[in-house]
Amino acid sequence: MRGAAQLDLLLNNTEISEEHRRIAQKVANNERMTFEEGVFLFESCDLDYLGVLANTVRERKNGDTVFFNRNFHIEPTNLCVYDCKFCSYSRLIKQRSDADAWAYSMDQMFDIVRSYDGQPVTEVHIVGGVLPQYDLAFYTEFFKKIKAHRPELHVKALTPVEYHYIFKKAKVSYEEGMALMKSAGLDSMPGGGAEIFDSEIREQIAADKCTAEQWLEIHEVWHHLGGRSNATMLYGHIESFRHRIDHLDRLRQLQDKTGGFQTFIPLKFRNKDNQMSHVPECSSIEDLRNYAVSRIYLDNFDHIKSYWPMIGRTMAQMSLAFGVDDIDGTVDDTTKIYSMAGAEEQNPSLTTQQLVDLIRRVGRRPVERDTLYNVVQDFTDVTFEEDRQWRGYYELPVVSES
Ligand code: V47
Ligand code: SF4
Repeated sequence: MRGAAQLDLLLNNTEISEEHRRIAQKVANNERMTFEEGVFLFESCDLDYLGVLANTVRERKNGDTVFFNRNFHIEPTNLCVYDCKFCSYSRLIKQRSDADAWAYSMDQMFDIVRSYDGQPVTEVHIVGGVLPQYDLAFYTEFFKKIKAHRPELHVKALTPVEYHYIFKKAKVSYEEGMALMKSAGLDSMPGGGAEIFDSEIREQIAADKCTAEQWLEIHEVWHHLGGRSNATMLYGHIESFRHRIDHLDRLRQLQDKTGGFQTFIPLKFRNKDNQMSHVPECSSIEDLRNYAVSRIYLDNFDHIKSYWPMIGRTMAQMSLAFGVDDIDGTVDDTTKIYSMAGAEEQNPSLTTQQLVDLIRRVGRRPVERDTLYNVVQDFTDVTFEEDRQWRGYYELPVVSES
């Protein structure tokens, strides 16, 4: 394994400081980082050092495997009652460009589901803006319709931001509300809405939606019902490294309690067409450092995901050497929240073959998973026609011995 050999080299390097060696030794011993050590990783460690540590952890947990899934997205609306400063969906932005607005009816959303009939997708990911008409009755009916139509399709839908709003309006507790969603067909929860947990930063960028405590509580309730979920962190704006570690630490604490999180997804702040356009985006080096520290710090999370439509294909490939073992799915072009905010991929669409190639070209093993990380198909030895041509192109000529 590359990670272990790289770590040995690092530990034998006489030029690194005692503190860097002590922390590397902790990774070798599979020991947990403290809060201050997490801050040290961000503040005092270079990309190459972090990469070795993160790759060691990544390979210990997932070997060379890179997971992806076949999913599609439904974004019910791009209008929202909230006003997150970083979001291109927020109501102030929308007032300026009403021509771009949409709010799908139940029938329109169901048509999207039906348009994937016969296609080998395993998951529908539903997330968008928050509006009063998308209430408890709407979503429970919609989930039931999906399940009646295609029972095996995994419904990964809505975040605590929507649930908090919906349950408050319906006057039901989080426990009652999540139980209703579960019996209607909700299978798991995506990781959105977490942003940054620190209250002072949250107040400045996402003041009026659910608090960090409410976000964590809804995930905890869902985990107690037997559900699984993801977690995200919006980074690279006005937060400090300490705020990032605080965020990771709160997730790690809840995971110790419930074990219900599957994947952590760092989301890079993009600054196009939102109220934070004046805030510069962080560098690609910082993105990789952030993946690496997340991988090292979140020792109780099995998976770290990079969201390729947001960071682009090349960066997604690079992230695989910095702790990432999942690159989401063969998403189609309905994912608007990012393209509106300035994502790398304006029309994010990759065929399974392209995704498999992308993973192979950096020497890793592509494995299609379902939402719960059951293996759907191991693509290690599967060759496509185009793939054969690509390999043929790069193959060295065979030199005869005689
Ligand atoms: O919570 C909004 C983010 C999130 C911007 O669980 C922005 O598998 C960057 O959570 N720049 C929603 N990010 C999307 C999400 C997600 C995505 C992919 C996979 C999964 C999963 C979850 O999008 C929001 C917010 O943090 N976001 N605006 C922006 N300008
Ligand atoms: Fe609404 Fe979510 Fe955008 Fe905030 S991030 S304005 S809650 S869609």
